[in-house]
Amino acid sequence: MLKLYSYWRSSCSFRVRIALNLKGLKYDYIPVNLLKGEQSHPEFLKLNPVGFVPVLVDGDLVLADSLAIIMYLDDKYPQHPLLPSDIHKRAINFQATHIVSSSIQPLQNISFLNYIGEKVGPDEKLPWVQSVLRKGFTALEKLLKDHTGRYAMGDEIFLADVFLAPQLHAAFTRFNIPMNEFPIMSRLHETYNATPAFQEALPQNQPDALH
Ligand SMILES: N[C@@H](CCC(=O)N[C@@H](CS)C(=O)NCC(=O)O)C(=O)O
Repeated sequence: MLKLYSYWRSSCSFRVRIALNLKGLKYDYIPVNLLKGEQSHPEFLKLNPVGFVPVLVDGDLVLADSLAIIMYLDDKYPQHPLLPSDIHKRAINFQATHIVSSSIQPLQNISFLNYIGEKVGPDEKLPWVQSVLRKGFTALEKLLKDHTGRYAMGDEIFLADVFLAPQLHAAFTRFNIPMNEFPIMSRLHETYNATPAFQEALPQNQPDALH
């Protein structure tokens, strides 16, 4: 049985949960409470020395980093491929994925926001996150406008969707970005909320969720 170390509100864990659901894979959910600092416990650091969730354990293989995990799952479980065969579409998928995973999420990570809160001031955290989200979403709207269908890259679900959905959820439900500012992002957010593999992966549907 696959084991996923996850935190309900972690957008990186949310990505992996979506991929596991799309592939129809069952897994053991092991909660790591980021607010209690469990990501820095020695036992967890043995799994991921960087001290971040998610971590996937598959037999002897311990994998950290959501993109590495999702690409591994895509290689091992070919059902519902996450990359299109068209190389241009693959490249745009990677570009959208990396806008989320490199140009947005690391700049709103808990440890980074705690640092801003301490060194700059607690009131500076939200405006900072909102500015990062607006910059990233402006780029994504431009990038995807000629590609979207029901989903980000047409009418099928691909890697870009797996990364976008958690970021949109965080932006619209936690960081108060008005949905009308980003029409494509808003439409995709609503579509994801109505798609079972994404719904089941939502933070509030996880065993460690605090309501
Ligand atoms: N590139 C990594 C980033 C992982 C990451 O930043 N995880 C966050 C949750 S989304 C975390 O564990 N944060 C804990 C902390 O900042 O201390 C991935 O995609 O898995």
